[in-house]
Amino acid sequence: MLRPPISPLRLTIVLPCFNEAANVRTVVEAALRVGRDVAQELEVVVVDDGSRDATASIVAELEREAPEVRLVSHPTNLGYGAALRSGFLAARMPWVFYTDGDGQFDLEELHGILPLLESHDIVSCYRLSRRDGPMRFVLGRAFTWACDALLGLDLVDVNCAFKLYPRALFDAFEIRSRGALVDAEVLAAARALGLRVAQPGVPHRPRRGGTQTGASPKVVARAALELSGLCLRRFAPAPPALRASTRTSKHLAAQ
Ligand SMILES: Nc1nc2c(ncn2[C@@H]2O[C@H](COP(=O)(O)OP(=O)(O)O)[C@@H](O)[C@H]2O)c(=O)[nH]1
Ligand SMILES: [Mg+2]
Repeated sequence: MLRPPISPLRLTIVLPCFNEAANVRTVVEAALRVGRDVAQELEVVVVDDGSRDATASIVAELEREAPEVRLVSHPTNLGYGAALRSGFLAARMPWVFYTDGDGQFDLEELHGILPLLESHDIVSCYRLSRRDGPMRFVLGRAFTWACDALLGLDLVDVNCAFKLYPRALFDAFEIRSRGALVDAEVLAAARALGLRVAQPGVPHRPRRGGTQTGASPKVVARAALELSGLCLRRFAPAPPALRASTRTSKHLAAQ
């Protein structure tokens, strides 16, 4: 996979949002401020995942105020993974950074992680101290442990929403997760491609408004189901057509 240049930096910031009317303006304004500072070319893609509040109209207003802002809308709520997938595929810049649209991360931290691209292909942060309660800490640790063990990864905090990817990664494989497994699926694909992942710590802060749904029974059950599906695909033998094409490409390479 071709590594895009980091200077000049051309960057898409993706912000997934579901009912974030209370937070989205502040987060987009922070993304514009920091993004304009660090990148020579910037776009901010806000994915509205079928919100039932004023999220979409606030982003439409922001689109009129700033040329870098672009709204991608799901007509109904499709899930966190689906929201990220839409944002990544809509990205036009060669580097894609994403964080949540709820303001639980400080966009200023982007300054500190960018230098890591000198020696790595991906930055996947971990939360220095989670500010959403001990249950979420335990659940998050258990989920990271399960993903590491089952997918052969070596992650500290798989679902920390502060990550930087090369856009070309999303052309190299197809994201199938529509729920919270999305980060693990992307990082498993990155590992298979031999990409180097840096894992710095970033601060985490409590939600100022809106409602958290990241650990609802529905979200957790969907992630567990998608993890089982991903494991089955990982260990299943390749279909005959794929085995034949692998043989052909090896054969061609030997010629
Ligand atoms: N939970 C959830 N979040 C979504 C969805 N679609 C987009 N999001 C956004 O994903 C981010 C994380 O959601 P949140 O409920 O705060 O999860 P948490 O941070 O893990 O507690 C927020 O910016 C949401 O607005 C969805 O279907 N479910
Ligand atoms: Mg959150």
